Amino acid sequence: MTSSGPLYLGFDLSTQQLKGLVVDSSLKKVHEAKFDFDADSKGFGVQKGVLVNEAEHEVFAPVAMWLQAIDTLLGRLKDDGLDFKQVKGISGSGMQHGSVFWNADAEQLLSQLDSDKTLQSQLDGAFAHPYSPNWQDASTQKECDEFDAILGGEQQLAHATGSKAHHRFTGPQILRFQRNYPDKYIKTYKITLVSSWIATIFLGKFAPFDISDVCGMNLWDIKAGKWNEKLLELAAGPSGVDALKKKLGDVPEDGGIHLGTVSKYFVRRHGFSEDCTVVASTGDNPSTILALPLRSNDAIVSLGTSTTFLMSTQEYKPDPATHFFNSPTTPRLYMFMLCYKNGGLAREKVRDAINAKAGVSDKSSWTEFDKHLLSTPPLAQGDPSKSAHLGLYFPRPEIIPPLPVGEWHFTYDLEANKLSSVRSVPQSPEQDARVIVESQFLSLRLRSKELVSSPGKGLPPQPRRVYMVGGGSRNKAIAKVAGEVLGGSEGVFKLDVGENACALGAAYKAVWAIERAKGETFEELIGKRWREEEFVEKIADGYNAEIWEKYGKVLGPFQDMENGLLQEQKNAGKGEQGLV
Ligand code: XUL
Repeated sequence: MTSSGPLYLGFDLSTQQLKGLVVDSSLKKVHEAKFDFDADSKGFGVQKGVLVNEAEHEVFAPVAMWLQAIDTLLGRLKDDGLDFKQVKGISGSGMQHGSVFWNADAEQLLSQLDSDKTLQSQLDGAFAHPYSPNWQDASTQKECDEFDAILGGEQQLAHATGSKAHHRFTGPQILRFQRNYPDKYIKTYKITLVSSWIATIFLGKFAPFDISDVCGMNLWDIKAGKWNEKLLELAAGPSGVDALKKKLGDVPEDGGIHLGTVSKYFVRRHGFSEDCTVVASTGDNPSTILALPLRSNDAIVSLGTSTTFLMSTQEYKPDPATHFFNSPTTPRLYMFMLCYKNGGLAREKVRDAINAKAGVSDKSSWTEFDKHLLSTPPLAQGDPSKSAHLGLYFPRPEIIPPLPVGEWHFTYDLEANKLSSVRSVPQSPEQDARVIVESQFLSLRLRSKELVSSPGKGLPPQPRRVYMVGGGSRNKAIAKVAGEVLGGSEGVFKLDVGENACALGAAYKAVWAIERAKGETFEELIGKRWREEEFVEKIADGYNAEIWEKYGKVLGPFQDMENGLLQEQKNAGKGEQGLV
């Protein structure tokens, strides 16, 4: 599709793919392309975009593979008809927490790129370490314990940085890197996050962290708006805080900051205009909330490799079980997030078992799963006098709650208020379809209930709208159950480009940063241009008083089930150490 006005390019560098998406000033998507790491990359041997060292619970990605991806993706956008001359702004979304360690040659290599050669062939020598730790990495339990302890406890760390210590967070990762590879750490001239890495490549010089993604490091004091010295001191080790501060750089407050014009390399090689501006890039979750003018009390459920639940809020109410980040665009706004490792993969496991039993030849078909999801009554409760069924399905160690790999089943007798452990649902795997989907949404409801308010007269506190994004947003049966459990007085909606929400959010951020009037917020500008009828589709009714109340009655038992299992782990002496 052609458009003669200015265009804005958003990248999304995620675990399994690099995507590029282009919009015009009216927010209409005009081009997109992707590079799939498993299918398209050459020479890295990755699976699902990453390499794994099981012995140390390490998960990491080769940085050179991302360079290869950029080289190819730009070609694909050109093949899709993109005229790079029209691109006025570039921004990016990067999987959160991942870090890249650059060496002292990097600055020169970046500034002298030869447009006849690929990025991969020229920047291979720019890194102090060839790999970027991935958000799925679980190698830093020892470092997390130190982070949680240093300010007095996980409550205090969450209060200062928005989150308790997490394996994947960049501060604990830097501490481990510094201890494991002291020579490489000394040789590290700059550390970028995945988001600022994208901006750095397009800028041809180091880009700073952005004000939202910096909150995924366990190093940034959100309320004070600066690095926490004690946490830096811990991460920095023997070479000291000042050296680490230099490696990290400054953090501009304005999420729409113009970092500079695109590097000459891209002008010469791909035909970008000399005045194309590179705008701060942010993390994939902050970027997702920019894919629409999210109002307060609206929730986004992102069903990708991980499941995340996102809300925008003016209240900073940090808690060790959740995450708070600065809004990527708007001062005094925060983003609330829940992040689960077991999302799509856990549902796929149940789907596969159902398909295998039914002899379905197309292994990736959701038809049978959806059929059982919708035909099984809520809580797999045959009739109201029978017990409700609750379960937890974790093919990977979970973050919320921190339990190891496992599957657990319980019944809850509502009259006797009795929770009992059982082996499985009565009809496995068919009823598992209902119980697993409910379980994932019950966990979200339980942990977001203090943040939602009544969306209208006489309605109990719940989201006004639930927006589904990510690969799983294609599934309308899952959306129906999401609405039944979470509510959503106006319904459950899917974004037109729901599977590319992060790239779309990045492109919208570029539109806002370049075209905003003085003082105009992201929400104001995007709100004015947003065309609801074109961009979203209502895919489920949402709130249904009777069913929603029914789920309300099992929230307490659901929490008791989790707490009981956590206690069992503790008694068995496993603690979090044994979880990874
Ligand atoms: C968030 C998190 C994941 C990644 C996925 O804390 O770790 O959602 O951002 O790319």
